[in-house]
Amino acid sequence: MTRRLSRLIILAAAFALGILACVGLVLVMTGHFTNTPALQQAAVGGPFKLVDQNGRPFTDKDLKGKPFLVFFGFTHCPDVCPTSLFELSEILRGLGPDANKISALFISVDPERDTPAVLKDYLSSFDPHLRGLTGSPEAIAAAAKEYRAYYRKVPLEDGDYTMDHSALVYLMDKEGRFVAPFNIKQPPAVADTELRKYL
Ligand SMILES: [Cu+2]
Repeated sequence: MTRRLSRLIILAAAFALGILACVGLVLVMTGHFTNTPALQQAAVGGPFKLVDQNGRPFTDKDLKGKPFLVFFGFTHCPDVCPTSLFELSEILRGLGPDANKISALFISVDPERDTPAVLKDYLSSFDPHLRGLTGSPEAIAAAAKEYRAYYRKVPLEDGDYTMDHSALVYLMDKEGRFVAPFNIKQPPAVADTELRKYL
């Protein structure tokens, strides 16, 4: 084999390897290898057994056939929760009668203090379509785990405590599959147009 020929073969091999690397990268980026949409959807959301603000049992099965929004928080929250619930209320109000075709859940991460009665009183300041859910600490932990929601009790100096928690709003479709995090900071009219796509 001449020197020139072996150099050509090496060049060709390098070229082929480059193409393979590019194809591989594209496949990974488009989700053909990992992170397939099916996997992502399966990763967020799932069964739960909780109690609503009227003290009635409420499970994931009660959501079938309607798209829904899920938000984890607690009634003693100083800012994130009331702000988010206010924004969600504006979005629900903007939906008009269509608000009955979707569910919006506020799941407490502070079941110790958030009894159904406390939730009911708290939610009276917001859109009536919002449903507050609570339960035993174990039931709440299980629901949060299904939604990959994070929360943690943080002791305060005065002996009281607050909760640290993730503040993502999850948009779920009629089948209870995760669609995407839902942006409640966008203008209500824009959010409503987005939500109506899933009715
Ligand atoms: Cu909060």
